[in-house]
Amino acid sequence: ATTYNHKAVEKKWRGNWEAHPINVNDGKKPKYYCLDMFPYPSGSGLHVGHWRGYVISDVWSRYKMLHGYYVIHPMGWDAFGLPAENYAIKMGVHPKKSTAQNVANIKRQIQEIAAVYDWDMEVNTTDPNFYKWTQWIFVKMFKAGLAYEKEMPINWCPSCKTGLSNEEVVNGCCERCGTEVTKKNLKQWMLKITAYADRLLEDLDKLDWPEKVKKMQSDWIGRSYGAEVDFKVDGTDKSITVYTTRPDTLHGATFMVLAPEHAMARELATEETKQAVEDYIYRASTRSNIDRMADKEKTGVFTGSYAINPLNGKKVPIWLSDYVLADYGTGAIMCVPAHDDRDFEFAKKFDIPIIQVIAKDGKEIENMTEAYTDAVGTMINSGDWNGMESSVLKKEAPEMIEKMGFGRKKKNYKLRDWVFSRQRYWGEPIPIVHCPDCGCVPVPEDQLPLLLPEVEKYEPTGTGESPLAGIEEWVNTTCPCCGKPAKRETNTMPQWAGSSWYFLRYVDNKNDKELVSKEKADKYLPVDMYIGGVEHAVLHLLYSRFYTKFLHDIGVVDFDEPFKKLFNQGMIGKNGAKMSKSKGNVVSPDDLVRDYGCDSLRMYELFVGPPELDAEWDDRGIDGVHRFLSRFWTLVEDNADKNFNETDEMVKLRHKMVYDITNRLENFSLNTVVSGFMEYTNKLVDLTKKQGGIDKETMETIVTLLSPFAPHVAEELWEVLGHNQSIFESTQWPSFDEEKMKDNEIEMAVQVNGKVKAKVTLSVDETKESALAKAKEALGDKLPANVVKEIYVPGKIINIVGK
Ligand code: ANZ
Ligand code: ZN
Repeated sequence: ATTYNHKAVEKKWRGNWEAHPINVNDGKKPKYYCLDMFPYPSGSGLHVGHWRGYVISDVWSRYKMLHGYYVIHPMGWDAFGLPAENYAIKMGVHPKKSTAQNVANIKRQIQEIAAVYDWDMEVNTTDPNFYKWTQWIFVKMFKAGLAYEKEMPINWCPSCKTGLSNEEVVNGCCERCGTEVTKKNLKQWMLKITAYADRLLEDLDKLDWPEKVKKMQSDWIGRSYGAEVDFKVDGTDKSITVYTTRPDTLHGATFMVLAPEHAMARELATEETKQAVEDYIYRASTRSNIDRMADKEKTGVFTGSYAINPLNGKKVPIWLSDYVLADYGTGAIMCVPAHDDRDFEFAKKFDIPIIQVIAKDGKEIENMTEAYTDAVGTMINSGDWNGMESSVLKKEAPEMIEKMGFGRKKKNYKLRDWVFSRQRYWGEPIPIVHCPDCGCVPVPEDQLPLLLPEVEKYEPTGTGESPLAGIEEWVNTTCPCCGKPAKRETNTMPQWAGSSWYFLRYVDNKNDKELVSKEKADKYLPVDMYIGGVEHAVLHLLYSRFYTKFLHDIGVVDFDEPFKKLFNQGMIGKNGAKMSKSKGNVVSPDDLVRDYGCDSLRMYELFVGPPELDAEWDDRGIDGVHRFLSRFWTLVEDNADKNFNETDEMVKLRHKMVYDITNRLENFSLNTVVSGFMEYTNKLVDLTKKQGGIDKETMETIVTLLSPFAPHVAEELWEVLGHNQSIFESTQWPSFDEEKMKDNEIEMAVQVNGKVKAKVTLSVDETKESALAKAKEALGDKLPANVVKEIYVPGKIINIVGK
């Protein structure tokens, strides 16, 4: 017997897998598509945090292979984007070149994981054969009216010098570099994702995704039902429309607030308020959203004008305040301080009346100290509506208001159309030609891809134009429609463009006629399991769903949701911070693989904690996993050719182990799978010593259980057990029999007059006579001289009553 030598074993099996690939598509096996979120090939390579997700998906893929599936498990590169371009600016290396180098390095690192990736399927978003289709989708969207140009103030990152989508602004800062985002007026390409808002929301129900992610998406889409109500401006013939989700509270509206950016803000000012109003509007415009949101105290200014509450004719003052957002609803609200927190705070600060209109237990509160925000209770102070139930009125009021003629039912969304232009070089050129006569004309589909030209200077201009605008020969073209001189669009697409559909391309990556053939799409798509970090909850995962629905609608694919099941792994940190090059706390997998082997690192990645949670990395723990693998190795090696017969006790232990490992795996409790292996191996080693050996079926079973986790060790031991074909090609995931797991002996307490005096081991089908006889024997001299009663309830009680 040999001792475990990870270097020799891993080298041997890498070679064998290359010579005899496993997971081959024989056309008969059912497919299972297990997808990783593809990486951005950064210059700093992979760290152990990246490994975690890839190990999880590979374990799952191999587990599915052992259930008879042909597993589609591809890998590719999300390679357009800022870092490569910034590197080009700093070092003068063309992004194409640095990207290729980074891909080569990361690919080498990824291959160290020994995952069953099918490299024939590899895609790279910067490859013209790939981005041809990214552009093709854009052209199709343009033709469907879903891509349009619009001039508007957009989010602008002054450091990246580019526009950003709403999804890319996190707490007021650029998602990529953390710089505070400002606004800039620019002509933009927009994608009409809002046309899909209802479907994106409702179809969440179809998905087997973490509830947390579904909630983030539904909050982001933010559909609400309510009413628009028109308030006349007192003394004029103008009116202001507000959006409210609580029209039941209309009688309690004691003031109105407009966003400072509201179109009517200035004209509402009077001679006396003019200066204050101007100042407030100016102040709001110079403050970033972050600042505005961070305000602990509400600010505002009275315009000097009043509006008329259309329901009761009461005059209410009109204020401006930046807690009302310009681009949501109508940018104006009716304020009900008694029932809304923000309005309450505002009314308190500016001494505006508070009128309660919903009473929880029929009583009016004397001195309100906070708003009562539930729509539960009886209406009071509400004229005709008095006595109605608030929750009922909330639903009925929009229609009532519509009938009364001063408003209408209204549905609103938080979701905004997707700002799709980037004023940067390293991205897909937007395939549009601007013709003075024909307007925006898409590049004809048969002329795609529209290649990204070489440039000398990558620096963003900062003027709102991309570096492509400086290449005259490229910009000046002819109109595909009328042939007259025209200019190309010079903006590029955001990084999300390629990642919104890449998963469709893997299964047909060489097709130069179609994005994906119908036949392959039907056979291999959609994705059954998607594994990646939670940080993409509303960016990539929402965009991909939108793209898939669009491609469904134009007949490219038959399904309209891309990812049936989603698993989000937590992040790996070190010294209390997320692992990143800038924090200097990166642990590279390369040395660990060298010192402990791929199998040990794979299992240790899982052992560090529940896979859905963040975990702290500590190199020292990997040693324990390595020792476990050595122990496991020795157990099988030492017993492989003993031909030991199976025992009841070993059979029971085997079935329990299969049961536990399978359940934990199915629940994605992968850290407890690893600890389970350690515990069970100890038990197996002990029992083997006691018995003098271990039977072959048990050994085959445990080696199979281990194979998704430590594939090299498993393959080698499988061979030691006499097989000459890969374990993944020659066996199935073991099953368990609950009958065989049952203990047929139980230990029971023996009581004398209700007090425990001894213990006895009984078989589960022990007869009463024999059970009592064994109990009395176990009691010895503690058995009472005069037994008056004997009680035996199988599995529960043995009690001898006596004197
Ligand atoms: C009166 C009212 C009374 C309101 C009450 C709430 C409670 P959703 O759609 O669920 O987010 N609102 C409307 N437009 C706004 C804007 N542009 N900026 C800030 N707030 C705005 O919430 C809609 C509610 O948010 C609306 O209903 C409005 O306040 C406020 F007891 O109107 B409500
Ligand atoms: Zn033209």
